[in-house]
Amino acid sequence: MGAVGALVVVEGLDGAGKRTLTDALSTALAARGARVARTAFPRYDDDVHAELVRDALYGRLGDLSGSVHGMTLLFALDRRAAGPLLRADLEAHDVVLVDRYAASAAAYGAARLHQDAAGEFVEWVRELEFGRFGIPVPDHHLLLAVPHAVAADRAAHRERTEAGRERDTYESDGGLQERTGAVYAGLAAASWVAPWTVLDGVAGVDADALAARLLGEEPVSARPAHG
Ligand code: NYM
Repeated sequence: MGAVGALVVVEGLDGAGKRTLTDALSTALAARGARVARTAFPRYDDDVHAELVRDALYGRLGDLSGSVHGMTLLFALDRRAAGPLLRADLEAHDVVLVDRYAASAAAYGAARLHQDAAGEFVEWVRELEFGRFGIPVPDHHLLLAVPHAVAADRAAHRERTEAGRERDTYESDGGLQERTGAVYAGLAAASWVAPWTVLDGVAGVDADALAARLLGEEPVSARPAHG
């Protein structure tokens, strides 16, 4: 690891198991002596969303909920606001694990648009977030890939078992989840913004082996993980 830590992003459908993976990976990295910080987007503990929703209500963001670009901007502004915190975390840690990042905006947004517009949209997200907003660029993406039906089952189970948890409008739209999975696969294949490793979220992930590779004991991108 150099002076600044590695920004490692965990992506996947709602119900793919990102939080479980992030927990296990964080423990495995720490067991190997790495200083690990973690965060997740969107940040529900920040008042930025409430503020933006107010803007939308007063017409300052237009017809927000119906606008893919408007919704994407809202998520992107949350990440822009978190930029200084992320940079500070990167200075003080070896690895910063992030549960969802700009790739979520690219995947979920593109999935809501016509297929012909998807390529242009993901480039718009890249330019907005990493160009204009200048948020830290990830070193690596981990895509926790599961069939959308499996993810939907898990998300539904979580909804039943976690008090107070409700599905967001994305989660309850099966077609959208399926299209989002396809966009994610395309982003990974194109190495969008940074290298991607596709992990098998059904077979399970060997968090310790993954931690070793992330810490540079083996190049992460050289060998995609399978279980
Ligand atoms: N989501 C999340 C986006 O559409 N764009 C983004 O930039 C981010 C960070 O929000 N269905 C969507 C994906 C999810 C929803 O995420 C909330 P979570 O992981 O349930 O908190």
